[in-house]
Amino acid sequence: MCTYQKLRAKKEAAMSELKSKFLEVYSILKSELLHDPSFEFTHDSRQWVERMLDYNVPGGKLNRGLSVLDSYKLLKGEESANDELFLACALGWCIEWLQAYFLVLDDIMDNSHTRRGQPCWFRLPKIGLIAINDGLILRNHIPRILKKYFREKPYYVDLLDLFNEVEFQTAHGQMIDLVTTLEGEKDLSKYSLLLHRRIVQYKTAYYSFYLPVACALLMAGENLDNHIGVKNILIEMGTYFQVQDDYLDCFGDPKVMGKVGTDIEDFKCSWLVVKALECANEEQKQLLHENYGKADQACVAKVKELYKVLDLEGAFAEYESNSYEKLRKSIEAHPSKAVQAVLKSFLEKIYKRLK
Ligand code: DMA
Ligand code: MG
Ligand code: MG
Ligand code: MG
Repeated sequence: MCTYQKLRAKKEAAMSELKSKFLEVYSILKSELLHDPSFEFTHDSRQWVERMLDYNVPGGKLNRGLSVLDSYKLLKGEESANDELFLACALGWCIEWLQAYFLVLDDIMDNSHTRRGQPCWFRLPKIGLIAINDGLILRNHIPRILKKYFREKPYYVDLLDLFNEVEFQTAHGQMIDLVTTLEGEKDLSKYSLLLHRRIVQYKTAYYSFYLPVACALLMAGENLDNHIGVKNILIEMGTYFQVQDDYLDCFGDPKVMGKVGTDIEDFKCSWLVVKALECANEEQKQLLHENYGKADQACVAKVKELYKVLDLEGAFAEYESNSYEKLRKSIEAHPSKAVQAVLKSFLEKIYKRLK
């Protein structure tokens, strides 16, 4: 093994140790929620919630949740106490719970089939639209975890406010993502990079990028008003992340990603269609107008063919390296080395991701 491979192997071993610690905390939180005294659980109702949690909460990449732990360690240096690390994990799980809640509902609204390598929750026999209430339960678990572990902390109010704020932004991002696809009002000429940016900032960047780091900053005793620069960098990173999601929806390998794309069928304001509109000639634009947003697989195939002809793969590769360079520069301009480390670690996790 060369030095680079050794370093990488070491990093991966540390990562999987972190992940198993993190998963242990999941079991603890789950068991507490299943014995919440505010509800008289019966055997069956407890079993329903347990199955629903195991199916929807822990099966993803866990990037968002682990980032709280990772960021907190980088901000505090290595001497953080075990109880504090446990709390960072609990906060990380609150973000994973939030994500599970959004995804359960997103898959219904996007009419998706698979998620994390299995059928979407609402697709399972006997689940259907009960999934909506399950989403609400997931959402309601978050303040219960926060109350149990953070009630006495000086930053408790800020934490509640942060989660509320970010949920508000995400729900509005989802709203603008969804109303652009209204039946009978489908209009490609409304799609632009500006609209795309607005959608992805709200629906993805706040909860996926800003929230984990903001949680770690609050735990480290920081005032979030003093970190607007960090927030802006994280929003940029989140935008880049959602452009990757849009790209992978069409060009990724469903086996690796664990989900099959539906953006073309759903008439989504995806980065790909915006780019396509930008470089298409009149005839190609006509083809898009006729085939985009139709469930018919022949129409989807025509759109994908056009994306190939327009070399959107090349356009994405260029976007990806430009974003990466820009982000690196803004990170390096940040005055604090610890904050730089937090941001760099996040960026390296997503650069050139395939899932
Ligand atoms: C996801 O957007 C945003 C939220 C808040 C879940 P998306 O529909 O593009 O996500 P996915 O491709 O994972 O369904
Ligand atoms: Mg979706
Ligand atoms: Mg969606
Ligand atoms: Mg997507």
